[in-house]
Amino acid sequence: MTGQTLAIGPYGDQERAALMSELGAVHLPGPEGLDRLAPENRAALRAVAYKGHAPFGAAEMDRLPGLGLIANYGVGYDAIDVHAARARGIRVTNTPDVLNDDVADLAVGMLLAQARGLVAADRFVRSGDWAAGRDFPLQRKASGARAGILGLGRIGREIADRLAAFKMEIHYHSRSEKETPGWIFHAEPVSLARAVDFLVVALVGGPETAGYVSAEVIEALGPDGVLVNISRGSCVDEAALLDALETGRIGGAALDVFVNEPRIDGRFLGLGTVVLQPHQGSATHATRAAMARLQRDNIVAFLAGRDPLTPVA
Ligand code: 8YV
Repeated sequence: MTGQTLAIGPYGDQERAALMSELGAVHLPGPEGLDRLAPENRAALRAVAYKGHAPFGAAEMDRLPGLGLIANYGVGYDAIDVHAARARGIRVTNTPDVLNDDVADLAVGMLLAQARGLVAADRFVRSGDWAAGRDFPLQRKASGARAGILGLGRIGREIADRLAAFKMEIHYHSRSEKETPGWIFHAEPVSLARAVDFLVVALVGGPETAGYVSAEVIEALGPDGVLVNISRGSCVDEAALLDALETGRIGGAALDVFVNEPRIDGRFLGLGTVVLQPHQGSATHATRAAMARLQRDNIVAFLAGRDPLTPVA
């Protein structure tokens, strides 16, 4: 198998070691390094183990004439041009399901952190304000609120199940109405936003959801509404969100993902109503190990002539 797999992206030491020992993979930090490989080594490559958000499209694929599989590390594969891959007969896999719990946990944690002012409260204690006898301002109740889930896929459902345990009324919007335990379907995202206190974005990324949380959706959420995003920054009209946050036309936000990660728009940093996270939805030891395992298993299956385990639709 040696020399048939190219690992591209910011892998940790353990992940890189496993890719090398199990698959004999060659590693590049990013796709821009492809030209540094000798043409005969490039021609021998049959699988790419991809990690990260740098685009991997037709130009990159055409540098690897023997490529048959791109195994993505992550459930979201919007960095990979799947149309270009299909046109070249290259299969694409991702790592679904193994990260659902962690991403849903973080979404709920961020929602609670925004509602109860956890980040500011921590600062309040550390600064000595509490010890000095000052009162931390009253915060907002989360249990029993109305929650909207935008995108009721596997992760969206996990979030909805958790929020239902907080006695929340669950509303959702997705491509089609789903079988749910009494949750309320909205055919339009604006109608969903208008109906809820917290709007949680759990959409897939990519061109078809770009700007889905539009200025209109943000206005509909309104001055008491809070936006939570654990999917992709591209799903939100970020300029409209920043304007609405700065002028109080939306109540607040809790964001794990941004348009220009990791160099996010500096305007976010000055906003007290926003909880900011460094795209860490799936970032636990256990889940990252499971994602890496599934990525390698997809490559092992493909190189052995079997069907990959988790091909993308
Ligand atoms: C990934 C993610 O771990 O799975 C996804 O789609 O967003 C993350 O959890 C990250 O994209 C890896 O680069």
